[in-house]
Amino acid sequence: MSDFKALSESVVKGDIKIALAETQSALDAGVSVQDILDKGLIATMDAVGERYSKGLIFVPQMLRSAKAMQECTKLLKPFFREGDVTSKGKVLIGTINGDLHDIGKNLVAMMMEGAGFTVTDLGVNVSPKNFVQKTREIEPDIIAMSALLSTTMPAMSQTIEALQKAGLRDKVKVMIGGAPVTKEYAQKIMADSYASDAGSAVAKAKKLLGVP
Ligand code: B1M
Repeated sequence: MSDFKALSESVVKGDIKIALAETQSALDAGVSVQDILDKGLIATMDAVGERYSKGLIFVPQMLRSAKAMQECTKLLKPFFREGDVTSKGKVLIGTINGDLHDIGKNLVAMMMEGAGFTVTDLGVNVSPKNFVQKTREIEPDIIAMSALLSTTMPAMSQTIEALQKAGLRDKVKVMIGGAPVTKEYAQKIMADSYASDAGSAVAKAKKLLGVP
């Protein structure tokens, strides 16, 4: 497979059957999982986002592409495993309040699991209260928050404040990420770490906990 044209077109159209077949044929052809993700799937979603920004497509089309991408990432999940690993720590992950984007968050969760973390996924639109409740319940080592909208980013800071009020902030590391999130923003809201993509989220999580 020399390029990802057919995969990309099928994701744009939201044709799950062809998207899965193209992902499988890329795997069979020995294309790296990283390339399938970055050059095939994520690049396509960026293009979908640009088309949406330009008013060329609307939310339903964006959603169809998102569904196709989600199915393809499920096919890639077994390849995220780093070998036989005992739990490196507990991660509580969720997309923050008001935000329904979960593809990136799911990728981070899958890669963390593959790397040996025990992951509890709260899903999307997770309120600060929910993060606090679940933190009390499962005592995670890391809380990982994802945001895709600049308008929902403040919920990250609100969640950190809620953890502080609940007396839990110093018991857990907080990591944030998502397209509009920056290292500077992480510093500003006093998160412990920021990661720009799912791969570096795993590396940063290991670093935070001092595990190999
Ligand atoms: Co939305 N959307 N969307 N959308 N959407 C964006 C984000 C947008 C950039 C599109 C655009 O205008 N160009 C824009 C946001 C603008 C902004 O605020 N900066 C936007 C908008 C405006 C909206 C709505 C407001 C549209 C509307 O209704 N008028 C609406 C909001 C709904 C809501 O959340 N309340 C909306 C809705 C949707 C859909 C539901 C249709 C769908 C999401 C479906 C789903 O997720 N299940 C959708 C989609 C698909 C997109 C785009 C096209 C693709 C997002 C995606 O999945 N990318 C997106 C455009 C874009 O991103 N280029 C867009 C692939 C994914 C792998 O990347 O999530 O960035 P990403 O994850 C990356 C990194 O960010 C990082 O790792 C991943 C890569 O390895 N990462 C982390 C993510 N979380 C991390 C956490 C970490 C560490 C790293 O640590 C904890």
